[in-house]
Amino acid sequence: MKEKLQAIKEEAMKQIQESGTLDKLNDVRVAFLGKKGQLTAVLKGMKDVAAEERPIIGQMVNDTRAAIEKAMEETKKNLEAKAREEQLAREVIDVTLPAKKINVGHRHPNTIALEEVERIFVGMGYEVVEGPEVEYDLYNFEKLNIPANHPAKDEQDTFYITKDILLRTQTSPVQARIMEQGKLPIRMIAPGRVFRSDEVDATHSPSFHQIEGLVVDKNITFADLKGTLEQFAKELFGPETRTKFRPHHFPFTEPSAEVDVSCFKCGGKGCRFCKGSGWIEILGCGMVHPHVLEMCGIDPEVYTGFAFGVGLERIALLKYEIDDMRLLYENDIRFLKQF
Ligand code: 2NM
Repeated sequence: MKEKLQAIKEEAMKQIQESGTLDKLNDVRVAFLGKKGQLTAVLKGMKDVAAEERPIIGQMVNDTRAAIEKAMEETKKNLEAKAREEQLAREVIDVTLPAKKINVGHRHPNTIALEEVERIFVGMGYEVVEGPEVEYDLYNFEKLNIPANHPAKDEQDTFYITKDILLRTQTSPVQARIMEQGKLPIRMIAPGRVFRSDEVDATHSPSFHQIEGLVVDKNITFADLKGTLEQFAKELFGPETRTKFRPHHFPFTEPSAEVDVSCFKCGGKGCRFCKGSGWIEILGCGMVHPHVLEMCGIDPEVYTGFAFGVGLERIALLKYEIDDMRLLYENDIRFLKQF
């Protein structure tokens, strides 16, 4: 019996030493000290031991158990310390690594240009007004003196929702709505998205942005129109900028004009930027047609007005010397960040 206990102890010690992990150590505990373990089996065999030997053998079993338990406890401590060290090594944080860059957003060049134009006109006492992108034919065309059968109303040029409802082709319907409200005088700009059935190329897109302006009051003349747009051009392109008004035709204004500004690259001498002419076309304008005032409920015998329209993308492309409109719609952050 003594030899057997000695053998169990030696085997247990060997297995404890070789266990290597907490799981395996637990297996060893079960194999020796568990309910069906080897030492427990010896204890169960005590009934076959002669009565006078029992206390001695019993003491020996207890000593063996204590020795195995002590070895287990020590090994367990060592294994736990080792596991903890390994975990710490795995989870180490290198505080010297460079931090992740925080990407701050950037205003779109269209937005920068819009805010600039808004700043100029708000400074002259204009209100900024927005309106619906889906419009009635009545406001987009009819009230602006563009009657049925006008070429601008061609299905080739306009996105129709129904016969009477369409994606607005200009922002002037916003102004027709304001005129109709009858609160005079009016000094407003209407910026926003417009839609025309154009193929995409370097200078066209089926969806772009316009800023249209409108002033209606007593005694408004073409001189007011010229002075206002000259001031606008100087603030937008620099104080040296000159303007040129060329006669033109728009259905909603009479007389009408297109406005060129002296090239802000060469000062008007002629360069690649202005294609040698010294001038760059930037907007259309005119005195609001009396018939438009009338259709919007304003008496043209009492009130006169001027209006103008600029393409926002055109301003952004010019101001930031971008040569392809498509770049404005791709939202490539490397492009957008430059402005
Ligand atoms: C332009 C050119 C000329 C214009 C006219 C009106 C309204 F509503 F008063 F009739 N708003 N905008 C206008 C005039 C727009 O864009 C090139």
